[in-house]
Amino acid sequence: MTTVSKAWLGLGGNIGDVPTAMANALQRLDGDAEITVTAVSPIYKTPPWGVEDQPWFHNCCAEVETSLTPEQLLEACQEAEREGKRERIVRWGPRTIDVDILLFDGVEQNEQRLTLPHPRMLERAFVIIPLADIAPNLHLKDKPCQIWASEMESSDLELTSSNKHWWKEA
Ligand code: GSY
Repeated sequence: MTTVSKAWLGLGGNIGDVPTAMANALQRLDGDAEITVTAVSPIYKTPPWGVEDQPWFHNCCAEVETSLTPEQLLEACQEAEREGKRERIVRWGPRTIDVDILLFDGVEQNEQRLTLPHPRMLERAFVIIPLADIAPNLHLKDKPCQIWASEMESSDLELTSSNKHWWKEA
């Protein structure tokens, strides 16, 4: 019997046409026979975290169902990044597109290639706010995602559109 897992992804970038790059990445993942994209948040424009002297980012989150292992899903995400011609010269600096695995069911692991849950996700409004749009009741540590979101400073995040299907239309 095939095991189907749920995973949540964080997507973002700040070079070029990021909404189109994110849509292409999601379409590519959804086109994989072993991945179904089941929900996608709206896109937010977000101030840069880390290196602050760089353009604002576009960010969104997606929920997928997959029969892949976490490492295989990581490989598929990296392939989708490569397809989006990902360029990242400076750590925490500008990039065309990142596709990160935030959570993979209840898996907890600390491997060089992939740490789950994503180690810095709870500190980042650009992850938690869009994640709460698609998974408000998802438990993160001791409380649901929507509570994390409500406790987070998010006044500088700008919702670009509420169209749920933007990623299929781009
Ligand atoms: O993987 C995170 C890339 N990144 C981002 C991002 O996606 N959004 C914002 N707002 N700042 C960021 N800094 C880095 S690094």
